[in-house]
Amino acid sequence: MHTALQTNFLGIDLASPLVLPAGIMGLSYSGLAVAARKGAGMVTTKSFTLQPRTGHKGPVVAEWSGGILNSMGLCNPGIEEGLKEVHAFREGATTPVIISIFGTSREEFVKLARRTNRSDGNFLELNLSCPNVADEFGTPLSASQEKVSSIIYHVKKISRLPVIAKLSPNVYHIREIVSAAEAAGADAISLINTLGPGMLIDRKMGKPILHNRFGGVSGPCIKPIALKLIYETYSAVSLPIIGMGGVLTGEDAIEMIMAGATLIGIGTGIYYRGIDIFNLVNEEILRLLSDEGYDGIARIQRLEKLRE
Ligand code: RRO
Repeated sequence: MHTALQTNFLGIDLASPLVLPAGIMGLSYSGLAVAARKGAGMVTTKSFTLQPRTGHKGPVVAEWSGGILNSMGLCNPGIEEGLKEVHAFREGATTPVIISIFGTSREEFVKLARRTNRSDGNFLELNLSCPNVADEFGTPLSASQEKVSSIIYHVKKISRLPVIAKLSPNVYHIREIVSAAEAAGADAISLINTLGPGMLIDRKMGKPILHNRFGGVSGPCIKPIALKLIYETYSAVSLPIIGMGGVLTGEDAIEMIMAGATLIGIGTGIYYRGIDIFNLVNEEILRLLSDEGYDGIARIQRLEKLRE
């Protein structure tokens, strides 16, 4: 990988600022491996729960002109099996890994975090923002400053891994939430999780397309919301940000960095451009850097934050 793409995240050197976000291909060792081979600088697992979950009944994914709707329903093999996949991945790759976990309470998050202390992960992501399991568990935890603060504080007390808080776009008070996360000891912020949930209708069948009726919205249509929330987060806290939401191209990635992101997640973009999107966007970033006369991505991260 080109040296101009090298970046540092919480003390760890990455070959590229592009990250495979939670949930996309991180269910298995092979999904993580292919993303790393195809140019992701870091990879994230699916969010693991204490017990395995089969997820929702299909269809769980639907496409529309603005993006994608998903209602996977937190399908995952459970923390024990999940960490075995991470171990298998790390045997064959040096690419750093974020282990994502999902709990329904502070106690569950702490239990999961303790388990990841004995793992091959580099970072721990707390998924506080899944939009698809509100029927089971209620409103996502990241809607509440108090819950965000309490979970992060208690996880940080016991976690060996640096902690990243994955947050929802479905709030009017992102500045207060990220400030609470920072005060509680979070090491980084990751946003945005999918928007909504939303709904699509099959006119011919006269029913919702997703079996679960509702699903999180992702893809190009959410990019402006992501940029705004990353920008607000950047101006509220001094934590590094993994920014994501609708990134398909090198231009999109540079915009995320200018809004305040240190790293950029590409998830739904894989649906549009295939897994080669990581290498393609890396190449596009290099071309844009060279056109603008920058010698590396770090120059934009440090100097080109958006002006008022
Ligand atoms: O599995 C899912 O339905 C899911 C999760 Br955990 C999440 O965090 N975000 C999302 O869009 N889908």
